Amino acid sequence: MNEKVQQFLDELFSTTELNRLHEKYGNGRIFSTPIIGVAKGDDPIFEKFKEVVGPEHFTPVELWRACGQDEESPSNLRILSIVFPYVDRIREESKDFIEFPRVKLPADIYSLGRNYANEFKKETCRQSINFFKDHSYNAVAAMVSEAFSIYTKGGFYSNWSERHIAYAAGLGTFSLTDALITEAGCNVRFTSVVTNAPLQITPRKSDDIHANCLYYAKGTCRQCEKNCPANAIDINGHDKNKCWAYGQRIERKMRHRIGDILKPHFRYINGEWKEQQPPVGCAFCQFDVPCMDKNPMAAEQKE
Ligand code: B12
Ligand code: SF4
Ligand code: SF4
Repeated sequence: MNEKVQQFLDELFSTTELNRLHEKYGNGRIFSTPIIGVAKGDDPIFEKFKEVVGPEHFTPVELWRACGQDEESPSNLRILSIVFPYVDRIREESKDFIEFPRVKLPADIYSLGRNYANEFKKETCRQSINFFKDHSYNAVAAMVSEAFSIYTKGGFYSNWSERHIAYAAGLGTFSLTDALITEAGCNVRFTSVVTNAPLQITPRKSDDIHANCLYYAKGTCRQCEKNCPANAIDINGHDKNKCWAYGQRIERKMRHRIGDILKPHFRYINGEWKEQQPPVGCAFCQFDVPCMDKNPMAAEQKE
């Protein structure tokens, strides 16, 4: 069934208008070919996430129940994680940045792509749920559920961390910036769907949570640290407060540049739906770095 899911997603990514930039920017694709991975519902790693993310982090069966599904054995559940790699054009143009007084702005097409991605990821979840239902199974997705919440008190975290899910599904490992480095690099986004369809598991290649990052693997690189305009990265890792604050500054400036074509955004935060300023984000730590579009440790891991 994994091949059928891959075909269905390939088709969705190539046909939907939601995966396209605004016509002012050429109407090209935002994300290239999706990559999928599958974790098993009773994998003990999901209990570990309650320690390393937060006690609120759902196990798959807890998310299943919170979304109103009938009781199901954890071992029958599968977690499909989907990687959305940005297209080469966005990655290339984003290596150059726009210098404003006191703030460095990402390329317009990155900001647009990042903003439009939210609606596309949600649609991918809805369509994937329908795909499984059409095949007589059930499915749920945190990203389109009111059970999902982000917590901003006591740090930044959520009760369904998409990159921890992708890590569980063998799709990559964490890095000096916290970002997950996949075989298509770290300049990607993620979503996931929990289903009782009998998908085949894709095992993790390493138990080292940092295996794909050059700094952790070999003590080299740190290009992400040099690129970060907020000094949010150093050898101790990633400062989420500094990163968030810089992202807010970029959003204010970008709204003046391209606000007329950004899409609105709603999020369920601390238990309530809130309309948010259209997110555009910052990602200089992901452009012009060896892990932008590949796993830079891939060759050595094969030896
Ligand atoms: C809150 C949030 C933020 C916060 C905090 C980020 C963070 N590090 O958690 C802020 C505002 C700073 C932020 C910024 C950005 N974000 Co953000 N954000 C989220 C959100 C909504 C929740 C993240 C979450 O729950 N984190 C939980 C905490 C605990 O994660 P953590 O600290 O990274 O986890 C560490 C520990 O667990 C540790 N660890 C210690 N022991 C162990 C043991 C084991 C076994 C494991 C597995 C791990 C582990 O390793 C991890 C890495 O250091 C997700 C969406 C989602 N639902 O997942 C997107 C998400 C993480 N963001 C994303 C992106 C792209 C960005 C930005 C580039 C902005 C942008 N342009 O969109 C920046 C980049 C920041 C960065 N360098 O990571 C992507 C990730 C892409 C990637 N390649 O990883 C996500 C997944 C959105 C998506 N759906 O694609 N974000
Ligand atoms: S730029 Fe280098 S040090 Fe930074 S996350 Fe990527 S591989 Fe690791
Ligand atoms: S997203 Fe921007 S501010 Fe945050 S760590 Fe990356 S480069 Fe720094």
